[in-house]
Parts: sequence; C-alpha cells; structure tokens
Amino acid sequence: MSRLIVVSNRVSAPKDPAAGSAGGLAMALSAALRKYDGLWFGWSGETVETFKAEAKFEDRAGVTVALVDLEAQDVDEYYNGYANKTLWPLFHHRVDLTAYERSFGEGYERTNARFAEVLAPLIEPDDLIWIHDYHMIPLARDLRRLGVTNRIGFFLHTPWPARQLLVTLPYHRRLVESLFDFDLIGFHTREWMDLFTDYVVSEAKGDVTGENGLECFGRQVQVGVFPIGIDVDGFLEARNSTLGARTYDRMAASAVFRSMIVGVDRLDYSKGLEQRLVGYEEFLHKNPSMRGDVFLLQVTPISRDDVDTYQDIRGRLDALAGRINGEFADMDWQPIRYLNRTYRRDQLAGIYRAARVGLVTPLRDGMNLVAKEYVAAQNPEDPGVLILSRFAGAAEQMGEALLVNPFSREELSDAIKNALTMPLAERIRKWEALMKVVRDTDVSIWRDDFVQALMSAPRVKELPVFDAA
Ligand code: ADQ
Repeated sequence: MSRLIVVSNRVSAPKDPAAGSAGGLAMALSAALRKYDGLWFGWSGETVETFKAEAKFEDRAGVTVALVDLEAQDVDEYYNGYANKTLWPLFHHRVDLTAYERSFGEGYERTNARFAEVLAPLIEPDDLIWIHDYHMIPLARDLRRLGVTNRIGFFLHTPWPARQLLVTLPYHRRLVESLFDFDLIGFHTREWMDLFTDYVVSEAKGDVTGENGLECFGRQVQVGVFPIGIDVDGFLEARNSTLGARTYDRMAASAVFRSMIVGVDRLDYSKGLEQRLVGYEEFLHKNPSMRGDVFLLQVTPISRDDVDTYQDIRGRLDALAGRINGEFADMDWQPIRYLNRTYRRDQLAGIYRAARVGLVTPLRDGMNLVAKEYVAAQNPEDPGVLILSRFAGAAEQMGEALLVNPFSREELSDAIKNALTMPLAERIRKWEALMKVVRDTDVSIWRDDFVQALMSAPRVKELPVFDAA
C-alpha cells in the first residue's frame, strides 16, 4: 500500500496535538496518516460564491490535509439539509424529525459529486481510501464514475436504521445501491450490520455470500463489525496530568459530602437528555431522603445550532432544568448543574473521575464514547458506576454496566438509586470487566483492524461501466 487517504465531512486533524482538545478518533487517524504518509480530505468549513474544483493543502503537525470550499447552497442542502435534517434523524429512528425535501437530496448528490471531482486527481494507483460517515455515502460511486479503481472502505459512525423506517426515504434504494461501490462497509455493532443485511436481503432481494459478503445490484461488498473505542493510554495520561488532577480536586471539593452524577453529551435529541432529566426528577420525587446527598452535573455543548430542531430542544432543556431546580433546590443545594460548554480532555477526565455515577442514556447511538471515557477515568480502588442505555451501540460490549431503557423514567430512577447504593466490591467487579472492554476496543485497534480488513477485502471483480452522463 502506498498511502492512506481518509475522507470525512470535517477534517479534525489537530493543528497542535498537545493542546488537549482533539478527540481520540482525530488523534488515531492522524497517527495512521503520518505512518502511511497519507492525506486527510474534506470540507474546509468555508463557503465561496462559486465552487472551484480545487483543494487547499495544509500541514497539520505532520499530516497533510486537503480542504475544499463549498457554496452556501451546498452547505444548506447537503450539510444542514440532507446530512443533518434527513439522514441523521432517520438513522436515529426519528422519522418525526426527518425532512423529506427533494432539494436536500439533490444538494447531497451534487456536493458528493463535487468532492469526487476534487479528490479523484489526488488519488495514486495503490492508495487505500477510507471514507467516513453518512455525509458521504455516494462518494465511492462518484469516484468510480471518474475511473477510480482503488480499494475504498466506508465506516458508518451512526446506527443503521431498521428497514421499515429506511423505506420512508425517497430514493432509499439508490442510497443503498451506492454503498455497493465500496469494497468494505464497517459498522460499530452486529445489530447495525444485521439491519443493513436485512434491507439488502428483504427489500433489495440481494444475497448473503460467505461469511461477510453481500451481493446485490450485480455487485459484491464485504461487511464487518468494528467497534470504535477511545485512545486509552492518551486518556489515562490526560487523567493523570496536572490539569486532570486539579480538575478532579476541584470537583471533589465542590461535591464534598455529596455524590455527583455526571452526564456529558453534545446537545442532540438522540442523546435522550430530556428523558434523562425526567428520570432524575422521578428519582428525586421517590427518594426524598437522598435528595440533598446527590447532584447531577450535565455538561452539554451546543451543537448544530443552525438547525431549528436543535434550537427547540435547547429551549426545552433549559426550561426543564430550570423547573426541576426551581422545585427541589434548597438554600445550599441545587439538584442540577447544567452547563452549555466544552472542556479539554484532561478536564473532562478529572470531572468523570470525581463522579460516583456516569449517566449515559441515549435513545439511539452508533457507539457512544463517553461511556468508555467514564470507565477509563475511574479510580480502580473506588470506581463509580456506569448507567448505560441499552440502545447505545456500546451496550453490545458493555453488558456489565447497569443497562437501562432510557424511555422509562421509572427504570432510570431505579438505576440511579442502585448505582448510588452499590457496594464497593460489586463496583470494583463491574469496573474491572468494563475496563477490559475499553482496553480491548482501543481506537488504534479499531483503526488497524479496519485498514487490515480493507487491504484484504476481495476486489470487486469487475467495476461497473458507467455512462459518462
Ligand atoms: P457523537 O454523537 O459526537 O459521535 P460520542 O461517541 O459520545 O458521540 O462522542 C462525543 C465526544 O465528544 C466524546 O469524546 C466526548 O468526550 C466529547 N464531548 C462531549 N461533550 C463534551 C464537552 N462538553 N466538552 C468536551 N468534549 C465533549 C458519533 C456517534 C457516536 C460514535 C462516535 C464515534 O454519534 O455514536 O460513538 O461518532 O464513532
């Protein structure tokens, strides 16, 4: 293999890896790109009046990145539109929030074709191409149309939706067909892979071939399960750093005589934040004697604020947190500390470590890395308890957590009580099992397994001949 080309909507290779803000995924992919002398390609985040089929190159701490500017209409229709208002809600089973606008689909197709036009000339014959996430499903098809015959892999960071919901999408067949121009498609869990297979077999009348192969639309593709994880050693280093330790001390001091429950999530309806607050409220109602002994720290940076659904949920959460605090707070105690801000990785590690309970309760989530970060940050001799939604991909591996149905406020309330009263020996036993999972799914293992599988995926026997039009 000569080089690895990573493609994603936004390029997150850090300019300064020591600054502590880059996530594990960005660090792991950057390390692979340095090793394989690669290139990270994606949207610059900038808009221009008229699209030009050219990339701007930058060096970011030894990683070459190639960035493309888009037109404002592309951003509206492809990014805010089809990616964030159509595919994201649909893949998270929110058909009630899904926008079925034809212009969004057209913008998605147009923008992917534009990415292909800029990327194709940068590809050399032996390059391995790894495309990430739902923003870029048609990109392999568009590259093939331009004559690219390299191995191309796709990894989906979100869940794959149930067939009965996917068919509500106009042109669902076209979307799935374009995935057959990849050589390998990776999912976080067997459940997401099985849902994809179900669509291919039941709706598109394809076949399962061998252990990991699918055949449909006259083509074959390999599928596989590659559960993502965190950069465990990097995270432990962050936890033990001066700032990590100082943040822990600060939080421990502020929680003195009280148990802290922590939630850390982007502000997104898939994360189950409203249901979580309602479950916590139920716990406060049902357990008056425990009230003053606990508080919930919910750290929720604003995301996708250009999309109106996200503004709506933000308003509802503000109101809900305010109502619960208004009802229960005392002169020296507030049940919820609700913060809309981001923290560095070392600060987050210190916060997690000071929390007796980690509350990770998405309604549907591809994997959920916060669950793994919370576990990694714990003190092995006195670990906290992870409460995890059964609908997070992470639940497929992290069965030793307290698994809950986040739609049930009573189940959430019971789980919070169990976690707060769990004996030390049980907490240690559970933590040890969970920490093993976190280590076994380190992000570098995920990356290397995917790259290896892509390198050895059987080649598409014959590339389809496309009409130039
Ligand atoms: P996300 O939906 O963004 O990712 P998640 O996996 O939880 O969800 O990752 C969020 C990351 O953001 C974590 O590393 C977390 O520490 C960080 N973060 C959250 N709040 C923060 C804050 N206030 N300050 C600083 N950092 C914060 C998508 C999918 C997931 C999948 C990942 C990776 O939706 O299901 O696990 O991609 O594939």
